[in-house]
Amino acid sequence: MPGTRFTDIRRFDTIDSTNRYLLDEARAGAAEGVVAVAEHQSAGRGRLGRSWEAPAGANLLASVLLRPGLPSDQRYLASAVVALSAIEGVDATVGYRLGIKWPNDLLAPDGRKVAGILAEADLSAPTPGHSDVDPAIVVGIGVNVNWPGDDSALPDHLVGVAASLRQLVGGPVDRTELLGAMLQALEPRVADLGTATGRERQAAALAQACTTIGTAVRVELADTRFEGTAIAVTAEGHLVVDVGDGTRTVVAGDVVHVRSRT
Ligand code: BT5
Repeated sequence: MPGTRFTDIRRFDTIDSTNRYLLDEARAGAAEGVVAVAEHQSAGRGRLGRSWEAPAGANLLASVLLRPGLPSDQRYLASAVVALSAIEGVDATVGYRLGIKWPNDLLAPDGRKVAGILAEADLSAPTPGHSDVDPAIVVGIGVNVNWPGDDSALPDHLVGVAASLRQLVGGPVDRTELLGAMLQALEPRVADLGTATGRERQAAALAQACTTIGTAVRVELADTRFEGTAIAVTAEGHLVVDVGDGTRTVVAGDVVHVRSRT
């Protein structure tokens, strides 16, 4: 994408996972800004060992390699800027506004999931000869662009859960244009990650776009779960939940909007 750091765009017909590919490239010393895009993933991954489903040639499946030099407690902002850029890119391409369900889903107003984001960091020892580079964060995004065309295309477990831009706007959507608009929007946001004021700006943008705030939620952590009302997003991008007798701040976890079907 001219005028951005995303000039090295690598396209694959089929790959196991664009995230896996870029993490390997990062370990070998690849520079920030490499983008991997696939027509099809044979092992597209979600968080916590889950999988991401998309038939060949219909949706946007892309990952970007960032080396944002973020303080470790602010790494979530790398994922947040991709979510914000995707919202902007979708708006610019089809004039439709999605919301962010914390931490990593883009939802239609009715709560159906249109996109998912998976950020994976390579925090291993820097590759010999590359000790001066920041740790890599690979942020992958799957956007349901043209699949499903209608709900009959979905497996049972995604009916009422997933929706595509095509369904939302009533016609086919150009994936290349969408990727370009996303990367354009991502450039200034990634630049912001390099300064404290920039990070504050991105956290504030996240808080504005995050439809989880004000919603009754169930938070599912590895060993426990609790319910409350999401009330804010911190400067690190973490979710603050009012649990009645106080607040709890969630750094990483699954959140269910308990009054919607997500
Ligand atoms: C995510 O995980 O939502 C992250 C998805 C990231 C996918 C991209 S594609 C490019 C890059 N390369 C990869 O290998 N991955 C990234 P999570 O929050 O765990 O949600 C996964 C769950 O969403 C699944 O268990 C399904 O229930 C549901 N799901 C799967 N495919 C879906 C789809 N196309 N649309 C909506 N929901 C889906």
